[in-house]
Amino acid sequence: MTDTGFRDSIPRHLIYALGTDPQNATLGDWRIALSLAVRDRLVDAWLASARAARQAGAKRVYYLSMEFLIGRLLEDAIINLRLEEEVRAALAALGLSADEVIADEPDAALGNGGLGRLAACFMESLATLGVPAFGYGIRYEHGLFRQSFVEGRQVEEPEDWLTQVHAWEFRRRDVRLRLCFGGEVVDEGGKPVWHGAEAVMAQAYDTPMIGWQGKWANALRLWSAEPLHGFDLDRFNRGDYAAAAEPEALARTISRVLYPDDTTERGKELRLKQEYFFTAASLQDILRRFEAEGGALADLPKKAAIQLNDTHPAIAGPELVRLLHDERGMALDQAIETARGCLSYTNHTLLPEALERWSEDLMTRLLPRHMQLIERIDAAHAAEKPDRKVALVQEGEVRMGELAFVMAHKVNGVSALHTGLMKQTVFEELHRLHPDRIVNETNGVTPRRWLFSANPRLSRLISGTIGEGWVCDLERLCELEPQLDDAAFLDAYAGAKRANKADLAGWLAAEHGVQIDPEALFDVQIKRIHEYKRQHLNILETIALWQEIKANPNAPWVPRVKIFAGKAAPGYVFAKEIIRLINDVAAVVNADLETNRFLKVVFLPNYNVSLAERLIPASDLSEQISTAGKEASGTGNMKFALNGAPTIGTLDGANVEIRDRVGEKNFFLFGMTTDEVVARRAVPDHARQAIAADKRLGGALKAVSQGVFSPRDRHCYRGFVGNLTGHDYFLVCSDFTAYWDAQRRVDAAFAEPAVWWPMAARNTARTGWFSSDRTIRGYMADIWGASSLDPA
Ligand code: CRA
Repeated sequence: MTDTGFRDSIPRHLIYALGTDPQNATLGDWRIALSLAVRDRLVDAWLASARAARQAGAKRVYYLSMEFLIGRLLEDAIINLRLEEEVRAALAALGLSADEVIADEPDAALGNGGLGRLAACFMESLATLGVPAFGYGIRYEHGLFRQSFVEGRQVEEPEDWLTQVHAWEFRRRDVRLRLCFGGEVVDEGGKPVWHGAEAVMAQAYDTPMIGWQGKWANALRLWSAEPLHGFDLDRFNRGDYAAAAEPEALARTISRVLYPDDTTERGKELRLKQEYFFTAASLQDILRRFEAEGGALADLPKKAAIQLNDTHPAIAGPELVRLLHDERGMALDQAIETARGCLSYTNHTLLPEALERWSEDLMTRLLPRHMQLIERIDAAHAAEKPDRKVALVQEGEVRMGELAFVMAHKVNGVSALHTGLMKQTVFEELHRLHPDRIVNETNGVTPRRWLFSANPRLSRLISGTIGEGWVCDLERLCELEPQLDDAAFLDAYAGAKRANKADLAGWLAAEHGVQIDPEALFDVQIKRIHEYKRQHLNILETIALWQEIKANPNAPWVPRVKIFAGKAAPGYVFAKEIIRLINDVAAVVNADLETNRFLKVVFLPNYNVSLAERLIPASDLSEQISTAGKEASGTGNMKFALNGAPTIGTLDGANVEIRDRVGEKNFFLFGMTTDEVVARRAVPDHARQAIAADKRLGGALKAVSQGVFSPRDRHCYRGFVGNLTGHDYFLVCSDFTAYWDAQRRVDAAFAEPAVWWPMAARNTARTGWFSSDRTIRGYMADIWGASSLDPA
């Protein structure tokens, strides 16, 4: 396509696509016009990629995920297409600031946390590596709720990103597939035939995912639920307007909202419907493509690698068997084998409450044929492994984790520790029966977004030192190693961090009215709020520190700003208590004139991808303090380390591998190991013992329970304190002393620039392995058998 440059194309889209007069255009109008202009530049590469994959008859990777936390797309596209300068200049000529236009884009928050963001990083890496792939998910009308605080409490409001024009997507008029729910299975001439009772249409919307340097792009195909027929004209003509609209409303409910559950599962029929809806639509689409390209069905595994992102799409097993056996006449055993050849499953958590189970009743009611097939799959498994004890249906429940395992040729964990624990705990028996099935693929993050785009100052320093090759070959960051003793390099490194911190301080003052000292240590914990992540351990240490500063205000304290952000699932009462406590502590501590030179607490509302991009480059310390054995991997931990914030953390998830790489001197380790956690829990009264042994912890808990932070309602935290002094399942009390000591080691190191900056810079130089490019290469080799159609 010929283009006369952005100076022309931006106003052209504004006028001819949006019908807006430049004189009246709002920032949002300009942003959409710019997005369309940028989109024009990637469509050719996108179509060419799809064409190349078709022509090569390439194996496609299909990533099925209930969540894609993609955040903003405009800046990502500009950067990957290397259009930064051109766009900046064109906007300036139009009298617009590129930063403001980019910041106007709402985040696409189609995910809860790490799992969804991982899927987004994977899409970017797949495109960068030139792997023919599709992401398949749901086009939620409302993404993750918007969070605000009222008197310190979390308030949720619906998110409505789609009320604005979504400039990136293409509605595929020709990709509209019919799906059924409910009904019954009838024997027709010895053949079971499913007659569904309720039908909906899955309408495809494609968003291009462009890789580094714009050489390759894949589609993220999101399904929107629509009614079979527009509305009931008969009823409408009879004046029954509400009834006429009902089928439409019912159908649309399926893709209306993202479940705001992070790691807890709620047995909701709608959730199962969502899972079946997008999985079944995706599989139909995959088979359609395979059949259009020709080839015998038995060869499907050679052409399609279907990755199940956690158990949410686990119904893919029986559904693919149904499509092959019931609908295409393949023998049942062969259908199971063929499906298994295509499918693989990633487990993202060991938390028992998050391993999905559906009641047999619900499954039978909603998906009667699938219930039968699950039993057939189970019987086939039992025949293959006669000593197997794990059944797929137990105590009236269908176990989706086991179903996904049995129907997958490979099952992976997301860090070395997590994969090991999978083998020893939740999948112990299945692992014994299928010892080659479980593999590890440690998570990674895309360096394009999490370093190059989010941290331009550090990126310029790196590129100026070792060239730009690191952006798509992150392990080259190790070439910085020789510079780590060089005073000029370390000065520049510290300078970049200081400037990022000053930016953040300015933004906090302007947007949130919070004053912080940019020279203070920025200590940051940003992630979903969950007891296992232990934000309450952090706030208790904050309280203890505040008390200690008060008792000794003239000591040489290292100034600190404790920054928190994160959302709690709306139904998770204890997590919401943690949020309120942090806000209450912030109010008291920040107002304390005796101590607030040294200590401030900030809880930023509405954590999302964009906020993470702002905070991480400005952070000094990364809080990764989960109870050992609970955080499957973490990916925030990798982003912080890459951006030069050393970790204070436990031996959990990928922390272990980060520490192995950055070196133990450059990581503030504390706390019990997984085995110690198990042993400690068995000690009666472990929490009380820990409290008795540490007067700081006792003092902090006492202040909370006496209402020091809740003068309006002095007893409101009694339950909270009771939980910690009582069973304290996540061992906050037992790890407190070690955490406190580690924090004091952090103070000492931060106070010594000659110690701190080499440590921070080592974190950058040694974490190149945590690129999602490396992770994707691992999946390609160990699981998918897919190859890159090298875009170079
Ligand atoms: N909550 C894990 O808890 C992990 C991500 C991505 C999680 C994280 O430790 O980094 O997945 N698990 O692998 C999850 O969502 C359903 O389980 C997460 O994001």
